[in-house]
Amino acid sequence: MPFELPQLRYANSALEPVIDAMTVEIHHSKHQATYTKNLNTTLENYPEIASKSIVEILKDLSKIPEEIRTAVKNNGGGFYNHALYWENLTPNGSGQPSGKLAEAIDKAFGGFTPFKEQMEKAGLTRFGSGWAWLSKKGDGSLLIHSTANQDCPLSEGLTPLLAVDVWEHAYYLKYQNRRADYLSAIWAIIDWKDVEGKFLA
Ligand code: MN3
Repeated sequence: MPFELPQLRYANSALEPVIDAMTVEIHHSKHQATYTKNLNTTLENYPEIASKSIVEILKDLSKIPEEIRTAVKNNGGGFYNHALYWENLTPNGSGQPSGKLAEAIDKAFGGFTPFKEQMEKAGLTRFGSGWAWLSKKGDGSLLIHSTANQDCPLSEGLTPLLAVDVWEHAYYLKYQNRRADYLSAIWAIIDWKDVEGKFLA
């Protein structure tokens, strides 16, 4: 199997009380695991694609044969977007961005508070299932946006830095229909060192 489900670097319960243990367990070991399995199954007869990295695959979906393109977009996106999401989270949230990332956020959004407001709005206004993102453009500047389903910023020529899953499966057990509460709570568990690392990479 070319693609393996990445292990979490914290316990399922470690993100409580922001995200409950049952949600983390199901989200990782069922939802993300299924995207991973289906990505491998989709690529079974396409060894030349399966040997590429997921970043390379998602960056240019036009190179994927049409008969499997949608399956690769959905399951490859599901595999990769969730990997970013878990990397972005930490039991010991570091509070605020610092260094070059903080400077770029100030420049693009006028400060950390307006940045958070715009991210929450992006997540809240994404109708149905999808993701809110902080991404880096080709010129190095920052962009807040959202995508539908498992669509990945890589496929739009962007580098995703911060991924916030707004599918109901990410928050429903604890927050039910209150997506806004999930979005405002998640700031307490963002790993800004990880986001900054992705920004500087
Ligand atoms: Mn999800």
